[in-house]
Amino acid sequence: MASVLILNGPNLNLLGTRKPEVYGSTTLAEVEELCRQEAGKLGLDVDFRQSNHEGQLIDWIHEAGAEVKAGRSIGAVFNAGAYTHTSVALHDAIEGAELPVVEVHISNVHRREPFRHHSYLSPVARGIVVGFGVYGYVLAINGLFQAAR
Ligand code: CA2
Repeated sequence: MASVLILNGPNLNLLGTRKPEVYGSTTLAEVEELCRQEAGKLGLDVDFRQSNHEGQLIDWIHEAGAEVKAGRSIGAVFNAGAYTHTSVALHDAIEGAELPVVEVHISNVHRREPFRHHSYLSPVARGIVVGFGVYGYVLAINGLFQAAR
């Protein structure tokens, strides 16, 4: 069974505990369950991860690229949190690993502060889902699955 990596960046472990007006009340554990249900319908296994550390995310992206090359994974759904707006290193990792990535943001970053309007990841993403709450993960899994067929 092929798998999909669901990768979450800094502070997303706080999801559902604070700022519900921006990010909703669903916890990250509940997002994981949502992803497992959706991926299951598509016959995919889920590898669900979160880290607050840029280097850890980079290492996982490299590993995921190798998994895709070996035919064991279809790619990654990636909410890089605030690193989206700062990280050339994550841009380079996705590009270097040739990892198919769908970039996800729970909030509509374009309706928020100007510093959230630029993404270093969008130019190397296969697609982008923004502003649909945690349902964006479901949309992204489906988009990545269709793109991989
Ligand atoms: O909308 C998104 O998904 C973001 O990627 C979330 C990031 C933010 O920096 C991006 O601009 C947009 C923040 C994730 C932190 O989530 C929290 C959840 C609850 C309480 C505090 C932070």
